[in-house]
Amino acid sequence: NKNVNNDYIVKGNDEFRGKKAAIAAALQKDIDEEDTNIEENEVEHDVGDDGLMLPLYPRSRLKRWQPVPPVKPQGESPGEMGKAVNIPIEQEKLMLDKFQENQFNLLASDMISLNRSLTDVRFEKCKEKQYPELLPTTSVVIVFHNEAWTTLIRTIWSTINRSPRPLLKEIILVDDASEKEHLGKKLEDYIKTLSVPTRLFRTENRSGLIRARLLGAKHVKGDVITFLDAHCECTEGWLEPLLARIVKDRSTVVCPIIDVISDTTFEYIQASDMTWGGFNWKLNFRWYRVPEREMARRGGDRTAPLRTPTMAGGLFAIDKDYFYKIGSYDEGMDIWGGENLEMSFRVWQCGGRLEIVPCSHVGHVFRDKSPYSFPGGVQNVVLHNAARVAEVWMDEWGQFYYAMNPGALNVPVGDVTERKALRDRLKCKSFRWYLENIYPESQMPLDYYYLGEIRNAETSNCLDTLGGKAGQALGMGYCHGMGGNQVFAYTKRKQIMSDDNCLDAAHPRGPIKLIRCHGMRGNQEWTYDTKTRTIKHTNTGMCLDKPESTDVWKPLLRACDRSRGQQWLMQVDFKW
Ligand code: UD2
Ligand code: MN
Repeated sequence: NKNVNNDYIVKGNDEFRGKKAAIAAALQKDIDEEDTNIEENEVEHDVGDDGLMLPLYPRSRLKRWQPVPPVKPQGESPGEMGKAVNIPIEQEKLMLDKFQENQFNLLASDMISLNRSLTDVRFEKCKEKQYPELLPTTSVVIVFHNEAWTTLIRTIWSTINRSPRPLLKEIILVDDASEKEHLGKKLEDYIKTLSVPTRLFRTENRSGLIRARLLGAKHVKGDVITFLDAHCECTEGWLEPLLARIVKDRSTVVCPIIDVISDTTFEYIQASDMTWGGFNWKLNFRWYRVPEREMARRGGDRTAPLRTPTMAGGLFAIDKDYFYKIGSYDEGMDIWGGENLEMSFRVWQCGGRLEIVPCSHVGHVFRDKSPYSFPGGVQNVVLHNAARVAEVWMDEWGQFYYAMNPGALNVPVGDVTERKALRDRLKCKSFRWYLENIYPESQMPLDYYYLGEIRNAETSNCLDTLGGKAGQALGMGYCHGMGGNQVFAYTKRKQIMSDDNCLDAAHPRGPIKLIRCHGMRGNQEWTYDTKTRTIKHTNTGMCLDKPESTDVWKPLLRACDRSRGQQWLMQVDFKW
């Protein structure tokens, strides 16, 4: 069905997922300032410490290390110091052709040295930090399917060039059934020449990144597993701050700041340290602005580790024993997607910690589209993976996911009994605990009376966000029963929410807008009366009414008159 989740066609097509979003996050544009002010769930914040305690590493396993000198720029070579590469006009056609294959500018990547220099993007204070003299070793695991040669090899070289040698046990490559010539014998020969032990494993059949990482992890000899995507560049001093967190507490899972390597010019663009990971009702990962409370917890120190509700997924380090204790990955997940939220919820709910370490920076080529195939279909794969997250970890909040994506109800989730058993065995906390303690800024309301479509009694049409951005007017449309833009929650705080936004009326005659929920009642407070079925706006005392005519699809406020156009159907359950 073309209408169902058609915004999943470009893998999860979340606006904050792709390149533009990443750049916006990097430059801290378009990420609404209001994000800081959301006080949806007001509760005490207490991070449980009763995790799966692992003993500290024995001293004999730790290694003495020295900081690595910077990689020197190589003369006039393009892209040095992370600069943009511009393709001469006469090669533009070639560039565009080559773009298709990887969904990034391969021509540019191919022009850049495999050892290119980068600027030191760290805060001054990071450069002065003293990390423990003894740190655990790590194996860097890189999985790939049909990755381009230069991006893959540059990932490897940037790891070798910028990691203290005693700490880098080995590099583990996992080829997930690639079909490219250069990833065959050529790669096998090439890795033999490297100064760091590098092993290559291949999946027999296309397994997807989750099972490919599990295969790589099985062979890890280091004490810590560090995962990277196959199109990354590690920067100066990236590794020590990550390992320094793990050596202190082995149940800490740490991510670097993920900088942006432009998919068009390969420019290295520094990302903001003021964003962290969240997710929306569709269970897409999203970047949001770090709230004031987390800044305060860190005493305003922007170099201090940041407790993030979720991680992007590709770039992180985790103690090897902890990785297995906490349940590695869900093997029932295919190809791409969902595993990052699954691991984030699991780590927090089961007593671990998830952090972004702002002194560690690694670049990543963010793409707008996936270059590779999704056996089984993108929608099925992404819906299936996310449904497993909802089923196992989210308790009743999984309903938000199904309400947004009714199509997910028709996709088999597969067997989740083992994952649920894991959750029991580890005595993991509830999703409510997670929302209250780790992510009170989440747009999933703690308490709500209703979740679903809001249908007008007279016209039988439904309220519809029309997919607009924050600030746009609320619309209406034929009730399609396909979730998405017609899903609203009526919350205990008397908000009518759609994902990030709330119905907001600033003027009795003005439009009703979708505005970022502020949780402070005001223009966003509405009272639903189950008898009269009216939705009354508290501030104006007026009632939500059907649109003026059938040409205008905008509901409005009118003096309450008990007409059918002011009646709205919701199965509200005032359970409190
Ligand atoms: C992000 C993560 C990615 C993963 C994904 C959700 C970052 C920077 N990247 O997507 O690591 O968590 O969200 O699932 O946080 N691959 C395979 N087999 C496959 C498909 C992909 O080996 O069937 C490889 C791929 O070549 C790449 C890695 O997995 O090296 C991640 O894939 P991606 O780069 O397409 O994912 P991305 O960055 O959009
Ligand atoms: Mn990637």
